[in-house]
Amino acid sequence: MKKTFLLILIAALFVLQQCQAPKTKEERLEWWKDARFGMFIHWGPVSIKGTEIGWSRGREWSVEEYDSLYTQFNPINFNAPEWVKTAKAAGMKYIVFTSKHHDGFCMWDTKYTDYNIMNSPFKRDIMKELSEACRKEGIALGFYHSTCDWHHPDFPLTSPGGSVKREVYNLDRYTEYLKNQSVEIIENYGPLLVMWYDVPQQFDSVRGQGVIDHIRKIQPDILVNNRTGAKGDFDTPEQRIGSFQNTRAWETCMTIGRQWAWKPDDEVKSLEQCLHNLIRSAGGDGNLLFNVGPRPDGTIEPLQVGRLKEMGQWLKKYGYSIYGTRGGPFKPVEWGVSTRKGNKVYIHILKWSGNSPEIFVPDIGIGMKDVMIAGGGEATFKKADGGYVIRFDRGLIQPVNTIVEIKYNSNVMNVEPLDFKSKSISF
Ligand code: H79
Repeated sequence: MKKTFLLILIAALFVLQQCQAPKTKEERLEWWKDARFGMFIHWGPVSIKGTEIGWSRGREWSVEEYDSLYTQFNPINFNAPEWVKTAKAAGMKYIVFTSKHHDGFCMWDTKYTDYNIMNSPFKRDIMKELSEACRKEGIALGFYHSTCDWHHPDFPLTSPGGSVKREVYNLDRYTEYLKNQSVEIIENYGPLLVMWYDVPQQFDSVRGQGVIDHIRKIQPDILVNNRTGAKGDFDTPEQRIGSFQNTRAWETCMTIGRQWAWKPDDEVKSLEQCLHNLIRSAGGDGNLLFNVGPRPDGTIEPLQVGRLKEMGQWLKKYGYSIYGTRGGPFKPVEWGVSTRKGNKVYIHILKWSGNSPEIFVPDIGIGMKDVMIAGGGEATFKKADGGYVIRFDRGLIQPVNTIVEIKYNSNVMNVEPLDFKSKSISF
């Protein structure tokens, strides 16, 4: 009896362990694709000024002034659990936070430079607090870590924008610094979802791959983006939605306002724009890493928090057509995109005008079983030349996105991506 109990316990523990963090890089990549939606956070002492992180060094402000901002950086209302709560309420599944931007300032207690948060008046390890909050809430975490560093004396280029060449530098020594800090971050706050490097000025593919190989010795399953100089695991279209691509992973990074770092009186994208960006990313088989820039006091702009909550409300209702899906089988067009999961295809109609909704859906070689409009509306489908015609009442059209849910007779995940014909939709 005792023995059986023990066996069951061991089996249960084994299963529990299996359910936890992914074990291979491939598994982690699939988890990440399923997640589809993450929060990017750009933050640093520059928020005091409200200008762009990294880029305003030596541009809006002299290098000396920019580099001394940290001596006034004291975000007393910083509350990591609050940030994580905001991400969760938005329906985001992971967070990527700026450990270091091009300006070289380090947001954690690093032993490799004094230019870090512990020497600001704040004196709290922001990344430690964030990693603890993420772990507690089941949100995956990664760090944005700039490959280039316009502050570091060993890096060949400096501000403004890396346009000035230093007389003395040592790129190999700088590369060691980058590797050491990356390892320190993974050891202190990992295991991580991703190391998100950026702007590989002066880094070629060999140097970049050296960094990737080095950190994989510490965490073999960590994901790395494509900005070390080497290819990495996924592409990163910036401030635009990536094109349809299901042969290599990708993630669009985009600001919710107009700037990466906090900007006073910044505009916030409309709910429609925000959701369309997410839906169009999923439809192209990519992720969306949506950026907020916290204020100098440590809080996220209430306007941004509000918008994110609205996104989360939509996702609560319709997230099943985004999370765990893959893009296609129909390639994105101006009026909409498609996502798929198992034997279902979700057609997201994003642009709607005119009357009598009618969609022509090309044949994918698998029979259609059932069609409905998300939220419970009825639709009819009829076999036609080369596909099916789907019709529904125009009263079922929803403001941001009307989802046509198609159930097929079998799994559609292996259907090769195909074009909607030009006659696919008529209004
Ligand atoms: O961290 C964010 C950007 O600072 C960084 N990548 C994202 C994730 C980035 N580095 N380089 N670039 C983006 C491309 C350069 C864009 C620029 Fe500009 C256009 C530099 C100057 C004009 C964007 C707009 C940055 C400053 C103003």
